[in-house]
Amino acid sequence: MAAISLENGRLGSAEQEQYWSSGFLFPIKLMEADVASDARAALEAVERDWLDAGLPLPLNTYKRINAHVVMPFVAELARAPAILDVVEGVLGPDILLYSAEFFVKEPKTSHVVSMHQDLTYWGLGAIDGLVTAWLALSPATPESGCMDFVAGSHKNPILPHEDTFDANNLLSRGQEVRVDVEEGDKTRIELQPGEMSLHHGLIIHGSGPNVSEDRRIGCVFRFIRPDMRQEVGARDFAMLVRGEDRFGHFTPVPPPKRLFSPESLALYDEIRAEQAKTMMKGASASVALYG
Ligand SMILES: O=C(O)CCC(=O)C(=O)O
Repeated sequence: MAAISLENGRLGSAEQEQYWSSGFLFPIKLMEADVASDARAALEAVERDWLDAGLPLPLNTYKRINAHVVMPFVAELARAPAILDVVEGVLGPDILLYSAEFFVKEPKTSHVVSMHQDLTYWGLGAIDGLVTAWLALSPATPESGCMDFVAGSHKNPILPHEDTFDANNLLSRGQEVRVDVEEGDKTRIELQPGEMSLHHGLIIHGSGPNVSEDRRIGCVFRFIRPDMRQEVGARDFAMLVRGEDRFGHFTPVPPPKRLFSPESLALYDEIRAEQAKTMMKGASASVALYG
């Protein structure tokens, strides 16, 4: 699919209409492939240098959720003007980063993401003020397990989900929306390295296994408007990345100064403890948040 061409790197009214009517937008050419490959190299250097470095939690946990809290290059990427100029077209001028996550599927593995709505367990309600920017650091194709979106499904409320706790599922509870999705209703979100998709927090989406020879790496940013608030947990956290926060609903997260510094690891634990209470509320089994 030809990449969406942006004027001055920003969404025009046609792209905005497409986002609000489908619940997603792709492929947005964000950076040259060699810049994406630098970001991939930064992640792979962390994987090489920190896997057995005695971190308090498995390295995978820090990759899978809130990577921006402990990895400076992730917080920096989230603040890249090229990304925020696009996101501003959905959220407006004031933008918080709620989470940054790597969704990695190793070559020839069976990891999947079941069909779900992101906002189901985040305690933020069924809101329009959250958008996910999924940046491809390697090819995301049907073969490598790219995401599938159900167009228009973001117009639903939060639908009932079932927890599977399946070990092959990359989601916290292995949650699956209790709706039968026909193959023909899925749009395959193919992305080349350096391309990005946007999706609404209520869109029904998932992804299949990676049967390709390469890793499938998505660098995923969840951006929110500052007027959103945590409705289930006692408090929540976010990093101001553009504009102003006139609401103060989220405890501010500073960009980390160096990889896995003691202060950033302590903050990571605090966020994880709070968010786990919200995410695991009502779960039939007790599991650590991406432990
Ligand atoms: O990377 C994937 O396959 C799924 C990611 C996802 O569910 C999300 O970004 O909301």
